[in-house]
Amino acid sequence: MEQTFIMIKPDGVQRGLVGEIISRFEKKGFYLKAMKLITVERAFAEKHYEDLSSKPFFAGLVEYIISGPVVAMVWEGKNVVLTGRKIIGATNPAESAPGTIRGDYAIMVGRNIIHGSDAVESARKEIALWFPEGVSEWQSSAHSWIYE
Ligand code: DAT
Ligand code: MG
Repeated sequence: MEQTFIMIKPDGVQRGLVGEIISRFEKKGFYLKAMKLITVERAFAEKHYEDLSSKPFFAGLVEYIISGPVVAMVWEGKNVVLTGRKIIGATNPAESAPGTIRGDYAIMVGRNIIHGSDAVESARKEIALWFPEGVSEWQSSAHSWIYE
């Protein structure tokens, strides 16, 4: 089954949105396979966002990500990468639909509270970067109630 990397950014942690965000992925039927609260160093944040290093907002983005603890997670399920992006909503909260996490809880693109991998390949890279120790192998006893 597919896995994705989801990170609640420092503003999501500071604003007390951790439980609400986790709840949305849990209630959907996705499985939590790894999770940690961690404050990352500058070089690590630069590595995570290396594809955006030429963007004018890169420096500010890195400052934001290292400004406090984040909650790093791995979620698993059928099509979890694409569906996770839909649950999160558009990058700019001004364009995120109501009902999405960013649409419901954020206003500015530079304070959009959550990250989600944009493709299966980037998810694989991000999970390896954030969880070099590996993820849990547990299986949900609700599986046959979620999948036919
Ligand atoms: P996403 O987080 O939706 O995958 P992205 O990978 O294009 O979006 O950009 C990563 C983060 O960078 C994004 O969540 C917020 C910030 N960002 C993107 N575009 C921006 C912009 N035009 N101005 C300021 N910050 C931006
Ligand atoms: Mg992205």
